Amino acid sequence: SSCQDDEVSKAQTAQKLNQQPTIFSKIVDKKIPADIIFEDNQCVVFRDVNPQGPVHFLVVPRKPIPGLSDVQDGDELLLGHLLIVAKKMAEKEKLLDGYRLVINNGRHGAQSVHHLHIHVIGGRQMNWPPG
Ligand code: D5M
Repeated sequence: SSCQDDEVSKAQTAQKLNQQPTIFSKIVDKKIPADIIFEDNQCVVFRDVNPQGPVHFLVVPRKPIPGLSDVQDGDELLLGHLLIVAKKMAEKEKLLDGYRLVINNGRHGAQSVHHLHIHVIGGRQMNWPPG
């Protein structure tokens, strides 16, 4: 039933929440270093250690939401803010010819760190479809 599905989904979220703090929470809390290029009261932006292009940074909310599938209606302003920061940082990184945003979610999305993050990749021609 949809009620059971809801329970399964809640259990999965709880399991993911139990994996906190993730490596990204530790970066946000300055417990481990990262190449931070911007931060404000809602998010931290740092360079990806495994860059997929000449420019590759991550926009990470301070709030430890495990993934996009865990966001709630109340996160609307935060999610909008993350996109605005992504756009402004892409300009600051001089990605004048464009760039790509990616949110990997869950197993099929190949998400590896269960703390919501937006990838911003640029500085080269992207292809479609993604792998
Ligand atoms: O990808 C998670 C991304 O996070 C992946 O591109 C590597 C990057 N990563 C992992 N650890 C670090 C640290 N410590 N600093 C910077 N970047 C990191 P996803 O598949 O979207 O979960």
